[in-house]
Amino acid sequence: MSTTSISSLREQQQPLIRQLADSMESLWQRYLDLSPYHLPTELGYVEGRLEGERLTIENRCYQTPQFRKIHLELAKIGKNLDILHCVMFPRPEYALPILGCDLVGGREQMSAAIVDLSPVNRSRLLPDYYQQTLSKLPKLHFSQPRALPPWADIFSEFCLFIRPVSPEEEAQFLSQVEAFLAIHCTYAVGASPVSIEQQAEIISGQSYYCLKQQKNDKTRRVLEKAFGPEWAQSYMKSVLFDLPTPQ
Ligand code: BLA
Repeated sequence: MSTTSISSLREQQQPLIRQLADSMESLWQRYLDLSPYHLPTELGYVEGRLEGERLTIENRCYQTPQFRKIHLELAKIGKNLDILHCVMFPRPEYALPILGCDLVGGREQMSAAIVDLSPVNRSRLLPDYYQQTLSKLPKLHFSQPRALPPWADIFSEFCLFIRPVSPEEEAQFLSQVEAFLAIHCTYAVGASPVSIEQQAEIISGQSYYCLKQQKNDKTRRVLEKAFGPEWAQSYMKSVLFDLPTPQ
């Protein structure tokens, strides 16, 4: 499948966000067998108003044999706030972590950059392969690490949450996300389906992840101000973090 068409919103995004979106899509194309995942058409491209500024959201979604939904969302609020949101939800037949990434910032300065491979099994530990390969990645230094909010007990010990303060730190963040993605895709394409019992455990782990992410008030507030509380609740529950269902 071709994903080469360049979206109009992407061209206007902050450079790190644009680079990361391009890089993620090219890694997915290189490693995975992508097919389209259809969101309701009215949610592909959405516009609202936030305090007099225009909020634009553009969604791209894919699925693969191993992933139920790979969601890349770009959002822009006025001229000054750009957002990249990405989650790769594995199908419950595969014992795979959830890759999540969020970048929030303006033209001048990014304020939040987070990436994680989050475990969803009962022990809340990543599979050995991830544990081993992630521990071997070069240790990076960022001058402004950020503290996670209370709802964020879903993330792994490898979670990177920072405010990047220079082009060097932005480049390091980008390369860390690329490394996480390459490790994840390499493992995922070789993974075997698990038993029905294990699937039940995975569904409950993924559901816990989604319920916690739905508690992110910073995301909710942005959506509520532009589109109203009902729309925001429904968008968080059905597009950003919808719960998995048994196959
Ligand atoms: C933070 N997310 C934020 C912030 C905003 C958004 C405005 C505050 C920035 C800051 O604290 O500097 C907004 N994020 C959005 C919006 C969307 C979005 C509107 O994705 C989508 C339309 N969030 C995720 C995912 C992760 C995530 C997948 O969507 C992690 C894997 C994390 N975002 C995350 C965290 C914070 C954040 C941990 C900081 C929250 C806090 O400090 O309270």
